[in-house]
Order: sequence, then C-alpha cells, then structure tokens
Amino acid sequence: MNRFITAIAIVTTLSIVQGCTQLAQVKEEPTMTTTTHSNVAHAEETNHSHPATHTTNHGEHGDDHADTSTSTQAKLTTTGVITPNTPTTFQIEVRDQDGNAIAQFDQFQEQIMHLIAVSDDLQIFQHLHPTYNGNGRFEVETQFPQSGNYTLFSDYQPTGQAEQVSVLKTQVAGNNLPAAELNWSRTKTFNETIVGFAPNQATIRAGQEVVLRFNLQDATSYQPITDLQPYLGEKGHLVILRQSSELTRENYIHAHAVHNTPANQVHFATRFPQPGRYKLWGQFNRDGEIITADFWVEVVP
Ligand SMILES: [Cu+2]
Repeated sequence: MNRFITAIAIVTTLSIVQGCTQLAQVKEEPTMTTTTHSNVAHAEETNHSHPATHTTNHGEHGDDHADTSTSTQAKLTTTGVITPNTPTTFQIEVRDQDGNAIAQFDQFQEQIMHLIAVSDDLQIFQHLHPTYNGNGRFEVETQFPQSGNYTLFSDYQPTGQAEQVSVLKTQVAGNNLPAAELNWSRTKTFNETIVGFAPNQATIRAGQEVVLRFNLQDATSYQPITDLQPYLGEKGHLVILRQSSELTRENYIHAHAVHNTPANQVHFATRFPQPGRYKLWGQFNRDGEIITADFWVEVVP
C-alpha cells in the first residue's frame, strides 16, 4: 500500500499584489485590474508548458518583489488511496523551473504556505497551513468528508520572489454524490454568528470593481458583534472560486479586507474577471473562533 498516487505538477507564474493595503483600497483599482488579468494570462500560458517564455516582463530591474514574476512548480504526493473521513498526509514539494528544490520562503499573512482545498463542486472548503520541513517540502494532514475530485491552491512566496499559486489535484475515492443544490441566500447563521452578505451592487458585472460586504451579528443577541479579532493579520480573508468543470488558477481569487469599516463589518474590494457563478468563503476570527461564511454570487457579462 505504499504506492504513490496523485502526483501532479503544475507550473505557476504570476505576481499577486503583495500588500494588503494595495488591494484594500477601492481607489487603487487600476492595480487590481492589471494583476488579475496578467494572472489569467500566465496561468493559461504555463498550463501549456512554456514556462520560460514569459518571465521577463515584470520587474526584472525593480527591487520590489511584488512585481517580480518567476516560475515555480509544486508536486503533490499522497500515499495510498484517499477515502472519505480518513486522515491523509499530503506532501507538497516546491521546485524551481530547473527542478531544484526551493529552500527559502517568506512568511506572508503570518504563514509560510496557505493551502486552500476545495471539492470541485465547491461544497467543501478548507484553509490549511502546511508545516515546512525544509528543502522545499511541505506537509499537511487533513481529511475530506466526501468522495470526488478536489483542487488545492497552494499559495507561497519564495524568498525574494513574488507570491506564487500552484494548483494541485487529488481525488477522494467513493461513489459520486448527487449534485448539491446551491444556496443563494444572503443571510446565514454559522454557529453563534449571523452573517449577512451584501455586495454594493445589485448586479455584479464581470470586470467591474465591486465591494463585498459582510455584516456580523451575534446569533443570540442579534446585536452587531464586538469581538472580531484579526485573522492572519487582517480583519478577514475572502477566497473566491468560479464554478467550473475544471478548476484552474484563473478561477481563484484571494481578496483582502478593506480598512476602516465598522467593527462588525468586513468589506472586500475585488473584481470578478469573467461571468459565471462564484462561491465565496469569508473567514473571520471571533475571539479565537474562526467563522467560515460561504455565499454564492452570479456575475453577469
Ligand atoms: Cu492561510
């Protein structure tokens, strides 16, 4: 039972806007546009394995690593067949384009790697922080509650380089489940917290700046919560994925919280690159308890 399965290497090349402050302010939207679109282009390009052809356009003379674009590759390895509700160890190995291990990483948002794991139907979401074992090797243990295909977005920053996102695939054995019905409601309760979700526009159009507002109330008192704490250095985190038969890097958005909002509200400024259905997971820290609040939005052309 020691055979290795599910080893998929995907080259990524992109530069994500590094500072939360850059994404956090609506007025800086030109930055966001550029970033989003260049990410898409790079993801497509690298998926066709021409990793070396497009690394020179960004910031090669600059000292600002946020603008530097480089390629890395990540490989995911697991041992044995993964079954539902069974703890499994995932190993992720990060290498450079020549296949050499990348050893040095910088922390960002308080971690050395952020790993977002979702089922391809977007019903399951996990935000994990793998342990770094040195020499480019990361490890994390998790379990998934249902069978199906899963996609893992591995977010890390080699020292002196731009933030990278590698897309990894895995599979949990078992029978296919019927498609879950999508829940479009705008107010949901997560344990002790009622979360209201309100975009600042009734109709969200692809390519347009939008502010996604989360309003948090205590489920017992119905009062605005007063115990919101920073989570990974920010007021909240928002991961967005576009529903797609094959999840890719271009379906993935990580938005940063806007500063200076009311104590019980977390706002995110972002932009949806394409029309479609998107799922959002807002994550907030209520005095040590992390709330993950998920909503669907439809984005029109
Ligand atoms: Cu994280």
